[in-house]
Amino acid sequence: MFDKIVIANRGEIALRVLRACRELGIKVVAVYSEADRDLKHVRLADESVCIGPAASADSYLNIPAIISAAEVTDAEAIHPGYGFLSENADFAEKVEQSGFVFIGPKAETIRMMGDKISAKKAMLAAGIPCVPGNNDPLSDDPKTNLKLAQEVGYPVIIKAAGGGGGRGMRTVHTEAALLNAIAMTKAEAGNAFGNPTVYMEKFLEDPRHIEFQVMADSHGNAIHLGERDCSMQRRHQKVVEEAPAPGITEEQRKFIGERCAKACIDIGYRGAGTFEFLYEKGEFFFIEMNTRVQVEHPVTEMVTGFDIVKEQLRIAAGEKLSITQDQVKIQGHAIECRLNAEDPKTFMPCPGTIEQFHMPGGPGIRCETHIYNGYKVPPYYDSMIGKLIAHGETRESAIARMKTALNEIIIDGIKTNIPLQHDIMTDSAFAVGGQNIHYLEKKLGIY
Ligand code: MV4
Repeated sequence: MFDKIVIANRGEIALRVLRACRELGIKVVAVYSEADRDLKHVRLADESVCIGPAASADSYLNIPAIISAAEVTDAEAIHPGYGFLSENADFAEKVEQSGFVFIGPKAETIRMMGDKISAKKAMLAAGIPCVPGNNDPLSDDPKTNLKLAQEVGYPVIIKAAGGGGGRGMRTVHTEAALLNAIAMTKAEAGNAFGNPTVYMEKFLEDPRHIEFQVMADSHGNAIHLGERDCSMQRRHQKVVEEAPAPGITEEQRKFIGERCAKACIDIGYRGAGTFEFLYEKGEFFFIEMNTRVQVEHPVTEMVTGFDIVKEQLRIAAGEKLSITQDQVKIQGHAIECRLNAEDPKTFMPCPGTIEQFHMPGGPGIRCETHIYNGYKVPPYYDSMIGKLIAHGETRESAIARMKTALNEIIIDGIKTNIPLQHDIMTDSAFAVGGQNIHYLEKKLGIY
């Protein structure tokens, strides 16, 4: 196992990784920006290094500064968390070229999955069901594209190969709108991602977003840890996640999950990963793969009793997977509410000082947050300040526990989305489960 690692992130995930390191006897180097000296994990770390000014571009995205921090502290590996440099193939490559272990997949794997066309090709080859489409860069020939859309069938969606997570896509409902939509998406993709390549898919109107968690070691072993339903979202920001996904059968879980695990072996995947699917009318369609630990990983941990972050560290240190597929059992139900420092009505970020914080508790409650009394939420980063996770034997009991915890938690001094989360937990359709990706926005009256 490693003696010492650098955590190249901030907030709750940096604290989560620090706790995993403590359990494994790994020393921690915290790197932080000038705005983040008072972060909880910085105070708890064995060593800490300031890597630059508040702006992410100058600190958490500053590759030379982070690698220098690993060098001066004589660390062995770097955990990227989520966001920031976690899916930056150039960063992973430079980390390894500098003689450190990148706690994640190989740079070439990150690069392959970063290109949504090559990701889809790899998954098709591995036997993963994908959204129907052309699966190749669109040509510049109008006639070819019109014919293609005709074959796929309207509505279609034009997506940037360099996009993902909802960036760089455009829906097309009629033949008349196709060519202009392709031109616009190409131009935007060129500007935003430095890659104008676009591809075409059948547009699914009312899907759910269901994703499978996988873990693979560097010895050719891979498992899946079941799925999460992340359909409760607003403007591509997830708000509530849960595991397992309501209504998904053990047979479906096994069928898709085993294909995901096999795909990991086929592509030489390493570490934690997520296969994102759209789920409509009983069918799964792969859209993207995430090559990092995700915000919502705790719901999977709660229903499997398996520590995903500790396993990331073991795998990066060269160990074999600590469990086999038949040891994975889904027990009960878990729900995660993201806690954001934002106005619950306008969704505007609301940074400021936490005047009072009381952590909820009780059976099945887990609170992942770095905030404390007197902590100042800085304005420079994502507004998520923590996550509340409730586990129960049934979905109903998980919801009941979440409601109790949301009533109990106190975050004073800043506005938070706790009222919105309470609204969702008491929503009659949410009680049934299985809403599609448009449900929350419709409920909030965005349309
Ligand atoms: C789609 C789609 C419908 N049909 N692809 C948005 C995020 C990115 N990961 C893919 N996205 C979508 N791709 C086809 N062929 C609808 C979305 C989509 C979406 C997907 C997951 C979660 C929320 C979403 C919100 C709007 C659109």
